[in-house]
This record gives sequence, C-alpha cells and structure tokens, in this order.
Amino acid sequence: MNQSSMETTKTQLMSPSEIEEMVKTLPQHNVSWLNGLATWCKYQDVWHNQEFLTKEILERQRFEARTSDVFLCSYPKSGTTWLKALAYAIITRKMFDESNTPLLTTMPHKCVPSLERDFEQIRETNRPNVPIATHMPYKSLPESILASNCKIVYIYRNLKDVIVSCYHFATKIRKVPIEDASFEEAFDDFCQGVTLYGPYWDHISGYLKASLERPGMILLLKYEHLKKEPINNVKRLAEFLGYPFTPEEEKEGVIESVVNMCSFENLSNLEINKKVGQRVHGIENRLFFRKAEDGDWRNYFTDKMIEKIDKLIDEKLGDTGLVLK
Ligand code: PAP
Repeated sequence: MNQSSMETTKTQLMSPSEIEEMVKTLPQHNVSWLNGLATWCKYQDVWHNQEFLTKEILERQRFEARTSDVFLCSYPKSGTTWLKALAYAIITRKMFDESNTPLLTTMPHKCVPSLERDFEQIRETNRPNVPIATHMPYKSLPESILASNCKIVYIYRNLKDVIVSCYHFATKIRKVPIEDASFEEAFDDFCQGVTLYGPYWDHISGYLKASLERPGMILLLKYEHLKKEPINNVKRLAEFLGYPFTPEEEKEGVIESVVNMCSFENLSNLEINKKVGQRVHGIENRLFFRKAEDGDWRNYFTDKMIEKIDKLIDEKLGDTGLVLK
C-alpha cells in the first residue's frame, strides 16, 4: 500500500503493526536546530514526534469519550499548564482549598491527564471527572469526542511568544545547549509549518472554525487576557465547565484564591515544580515553568523576522479576527 492509501484507512481500525508500517512511509523532518536529535513526521497533514506517533494513532482509535468529558486543547506552549491548574482547582474546590489541594504536591500535568500520553489512566472505566488535555488539532481528535459533542476549552497566545517558548522547551528537553540551537532555523521551520502539531495556522483556525459551527460548546481563552483579567476569565471558565462560582463564593474571595493558587509565581515556586528530577511524561516538571512573560519575543526577533511573521499572520489568519501579533 502506498502512503496516501494507507493514510486514508484512518476510519478503519489499523493494527499496531499496520500503524508501524504506515509510520515508516511518512514524510520526515530531521530537526537541524536540535542537532538532529528529533525527527518529526507528517501524518494527515500534521507534524508529529516520530517516537510517539504509533502509540498515539493506536490510542486515538481506541479512545471512547464520555459525553461529560471536557477537553483542554492548545497548541504547545500556549498556556496548557496554567489552564490545567485552573480547571482542576475550579472543579475540585469543594473538596480542597489552597491549604490542601493536590496542586501543592502534584504537577498540573499529572492532575489533568493528556490524551496523547496518559493512555492507561484515561482508559480506566472509573477515571475521575477531570478534564483531559490535548495538543491535537481539531481535525485529528478521536471521532468519539466529536460524536459525543464534548465541551472544549481552547487556549491560545501571542504567536511570537509561542515560538520563543517552543524553541526553549525543545532545546531543554533534548539537552541542546541554547548557543548551539539556531533560533533563526527554528523560526524558519515554524514559518514553513514544520512544527509539532503544526502547521500552527491550521491548529488555531481549526478550533476557531469549530467554535463557530458548535456555538456554546467551545470556549476560546487568550493567555494574555487571562493574565490581564484573571477574575473575569476564571469566572467564564468555571461557568463553561459547569462549576460556576456562587455569589457567596465570590464574596468570600474564592475566585481570587483559585487565581492565586494557579499563578505562575505560586506554581513555579512549589517544590514539586522546581526540584530537579521531578518528572512528568519523562520531562522535568521545572521545564514547564520558564518566564511566563508577555513580549519576551522582543529579545529574539529581528526586524526581518517580525515583518515575515506578521505578514504570515495576516495572510493565514487575517480573516479570523484573532489578535496574535
Ligand atoms: P505545554 O504545551 O508543554 O504544556 P504550556 O504550559 O502550554 O506548555 O506553556 C508553557 C508556557 O507557559 C511557558 O511560557 P514561557 O516559555 O514564555 O515562559 C511557561 O512559563 C508558562 N506558564 C507555565 N505555568 C504558568 C502559569 N501558571 N501562568 C502563566 N504562565 C505559565
């Protein structure tokens, strides 16, 4: 079978060995700015980490959504850790407060499982009623999520800050010294759409289009808005998740305590999130907390890069009305 005919068998279930064979036929990209230590491959027009793709496709086929499931979706480095912490704190606030919440001792990525990595946990029949996170583009979501009409929260962020954050994270997890990793090459790959779960444009426009087609079922949140107006946005999030704050809770300052608990300052200073050797999905917890600054991109982008990326944003996403610059 050639690659395209193998790929079009998507809706028929493939066995692990069939998937493995198919993955070998996919277009590959060896990432030069990571000293060739990462290989990405393109499956159904989306770039994936080759190491995990077979398992991901297999689990995507097996996954059965519950109607009550809520998905926290994001392009990598757009605020996933923060959103996971907030959603978890909101949903569990009747059981825990800031003195005993599991967030104090458990990394947000462990409190809220990931569809791409935590297969066993998610497959448990009695899994707890917490959201599930994913970086998959909308079109790649398991069919049962769409069939079950599940709610989705999509967080997005200033694109230039996303690029810088992706660059740092990728170099750190591959242990490539930053001075050896060309930001220019990373930027060029990004612009060409060759990025994990990219092209980026397709990712964001896929969720945006879905939010217009499924009104009320997809909440879009912007990282920068969440920072500027945390109270209002956390209220919106809680309402959407089906756990609205009561007037009494508002008066008692419960929203503020959720916001404070999940702030970068608080989470990044917890022992569990800063101690060397504490890992989630094989990655040090502390690497998920870097600067959390808006506009850090100014330290990396040349004028030429700014011009190029702004032009691309206009071309690819200009008609969405989203402000990503
Ligand atoms: P992921 O996609 O790998 O899960 P994600 O959490 O989306 O990563 O993004 C990490 C970014 O969010 C980092 O940004 P930076 O590289 O620009 O610093 C990280 O610092 C930031 N971040 C992590 N936790 C928080 C938080 N509680 N509040 C705000 N930003 C946060």
